[in-house]
Amino acid sequence: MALLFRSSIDSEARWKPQLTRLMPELQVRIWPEIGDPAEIDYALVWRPEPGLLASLPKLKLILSLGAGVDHILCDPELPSGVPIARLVDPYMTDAMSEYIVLQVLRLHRQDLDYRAQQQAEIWRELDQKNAVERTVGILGFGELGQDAAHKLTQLGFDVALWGRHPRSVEGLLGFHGSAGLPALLARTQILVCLLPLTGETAGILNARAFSMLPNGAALVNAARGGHLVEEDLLDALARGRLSAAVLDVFRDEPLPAGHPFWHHPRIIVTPHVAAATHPPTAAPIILENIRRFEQGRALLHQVDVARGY
Ligand code: NDP
Ligand code: OXD
Repeated sequence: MALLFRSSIDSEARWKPQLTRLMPELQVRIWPEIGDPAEIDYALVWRPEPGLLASLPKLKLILSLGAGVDHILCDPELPSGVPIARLVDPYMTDAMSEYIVLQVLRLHRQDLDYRAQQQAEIWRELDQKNAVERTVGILGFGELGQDAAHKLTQLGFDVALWGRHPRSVEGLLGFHGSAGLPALLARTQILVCLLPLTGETAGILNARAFSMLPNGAALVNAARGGHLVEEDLLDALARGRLSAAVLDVFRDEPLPAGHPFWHHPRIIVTPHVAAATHPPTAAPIILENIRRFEQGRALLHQVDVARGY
């Protein structure tokens, strides 16, 4: 049994020992030294080169090194009929919720304003609400959206979520579909994006959406850079329509030198670190899927390719 490992950002040193310790019979072949492509059964990938997966004639299963799969589905030569599983790891979910709670609290407690005041040596108290008076809207009612919503709710925030289909989860207020989006946006002071990037969600953070938020709302995008129309954000910030944005993901990563986001006083940039994949907890989940495939059992978190997530 052979597995191809290809990540544009992660290393053999972090993954190979974890995988081989737990499944010694698995040969882990690190791209580009993969030997005979016809011997590869499984591919564990992050942003594989277009055409790489199609070059493996006996490929049985594609495993994503992340929760998102847009980095796989964008391959124009993606082999059809090979199942794809995404990664859902409670360790990553906790990490994402930590990030969302941190950034929502930062925006809620006016951290950008106090930092600017500190730079200017200004000692001034700003009006402050309590969390119960602050509405948070989360785009994405999935694994990550729900966990973040529960944790923000525990802090007292007034949270609502938006998904594609109606969902009923105790303690969480939900909206769905294109008809539900304006209602969610109208009640949202801090908007958090945790959607997968698909044909339907690309560019969803745009001037039209910003115009439906209350004046001075703030944005946290921890999903994908392709969700955001960057020019619309800059315009909304310049006009005061939005007051601030926290961005973990970008249209081009790494964020290019000289990009206006780097030094914007109302934008916080982090380098796609909201929930990094963690080999010690992720490897057992990935290997469980290989076991399930070998035994003909249902996979964990199989992607619906037509739906895009
Ligand atoms: P899930 O698949 O569990 O949840 C996706 C949610 O998005 C679902 O609620 C789904 O609706 C909703 N959705 C999808 N399409 C639409 C649409 N067209 N309209 C409305 N709602 C829609 O994904 P996760 O929560 O696990 O992950 C979300 C994303 O977070 C990943 O795809 C990835 O891009 C990003 N991510 C970023 C990381 C980072 O470090 N920055 C780390 C990990 C993930 P429904 O419930 O109806 O199906
Ligand atoms: C993911 C990511 O999708 O880290 O897991 O972006």
